[in-house]
Amino acid sequence: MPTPSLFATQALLLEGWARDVLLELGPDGSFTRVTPGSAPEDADGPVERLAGPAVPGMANVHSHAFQRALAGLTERAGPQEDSFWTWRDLMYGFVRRMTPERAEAVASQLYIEMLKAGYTAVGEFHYLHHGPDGRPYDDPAEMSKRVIGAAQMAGIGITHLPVLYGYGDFGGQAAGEGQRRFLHEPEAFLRLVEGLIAAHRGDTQVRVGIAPHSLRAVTGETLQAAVQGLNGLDPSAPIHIHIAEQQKEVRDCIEWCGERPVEWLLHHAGPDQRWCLVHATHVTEEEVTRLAGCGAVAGLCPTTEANLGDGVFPAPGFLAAGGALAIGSDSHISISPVEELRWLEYGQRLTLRRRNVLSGGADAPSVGAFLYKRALAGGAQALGRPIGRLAPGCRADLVVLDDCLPTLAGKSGDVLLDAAIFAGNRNPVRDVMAGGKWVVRARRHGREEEVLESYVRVLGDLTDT
Ligand code: NGQ
Ligand code: ZN
Repeated sequence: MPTPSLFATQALLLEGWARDVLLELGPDGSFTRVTPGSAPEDADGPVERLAGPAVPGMANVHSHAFQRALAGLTERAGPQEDSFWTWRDLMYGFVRRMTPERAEAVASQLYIEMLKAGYTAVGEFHYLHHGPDGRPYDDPAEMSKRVIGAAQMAGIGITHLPVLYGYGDFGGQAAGEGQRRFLHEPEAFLRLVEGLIAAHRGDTQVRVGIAPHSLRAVTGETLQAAVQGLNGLDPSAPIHIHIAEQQKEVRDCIEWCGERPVEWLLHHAGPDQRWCLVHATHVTEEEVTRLAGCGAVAGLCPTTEANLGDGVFPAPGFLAAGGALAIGSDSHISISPVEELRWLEYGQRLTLRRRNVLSGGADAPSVGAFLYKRALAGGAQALGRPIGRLAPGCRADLVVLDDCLPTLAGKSGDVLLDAAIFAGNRNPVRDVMAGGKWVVRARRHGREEEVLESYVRVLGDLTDT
């Protein structure tokens, strides 16, 4: 049976909004032809009329899936002043109870929620590798397989990024007990990566890259070994790293090597288009310019960065210098591209005391459209998959907006995105297709009840005292 074509009365294409768009799909789940100004009858076979305006599905470039189960449990003032570092201690405590089965149940729930919110691809920055005593599972890829399996079950595209984690702080300091489930020598790490790459070669919904955790968790040598090893396996695979998220981290880095984290990375690792620098919050003007110029993506996670008290990324200078950005939900206190993009802009408004900061200027004044399109492009780049566009050769990842919502009704074009991102609190996503398959229909995912049931059970086990 031929794959039905789709017909949208309004769709966001690379050139901008188009009317009466016929979207034809191939059996591999990619678009084969996208034709504005068509009629449904122009299709060769069956056609499905979309229930509302269509936009490309969003990429979520930074996820630690297991942390979804911790969301909401760390919002209580502790005996000392709370910080990123006190949160991290709570997170390490929580990690102790995570088993492969539980991790899969949590990731399954998370990925369904992502799809329902309009994320059709995820970058999973995966560092929970080993058993509670730090020993690898019988299959060292056990945890990776659970997380990838959850993505496949849910139907979300995944760029799986096994994390290289070797040390506790700058300069190769020994890792602490709370970090032992994360640790690898570069050799064992590369074996894991090699196995995963081999297992997913030719898989259009799964890509594998790497993530040196941070400059606190690798040394110059182990970072280089990981990147070189990856180059031998897949020279275009994505490389993600946490960087310059906290001011203490910047101070410690300067103390260690005399350079700031982004500065050090630019000097010693040669980041380019394959790289995604996650957070990159604390950067000087010079770092901003050089970071933008190197072609790497800034992976911004505004809700988590707010929740953890990180700071605000200097986005205007970075964008003015031609920088690429993407969004991630990171610790998953929020699973909503709307909220990430809204807070990306609001962080700027609050610090600069201005309005409409991130836009394409007089030619492209819509803040909503600017943010959405930039995050699509940067997201596709960071995840190393053909996504983010309703265009031939790209994965058929598409979101149908619910224009029955009062905030969207009667609107068209860029104003739809302005309203979806800045007006109202209801999820604007009605239907979602990922890799050519409908995964959310009329706001429902086909597996949501059973997945929620096991998630709730697992949450009980995880929080049982
Ligand atoms: C993480 N999360 O690996 O989950 C980190 C915290 C760290 C964020 N940076 C731990 N948001 O950076 O050491
Ligand atoms: Zn992170």
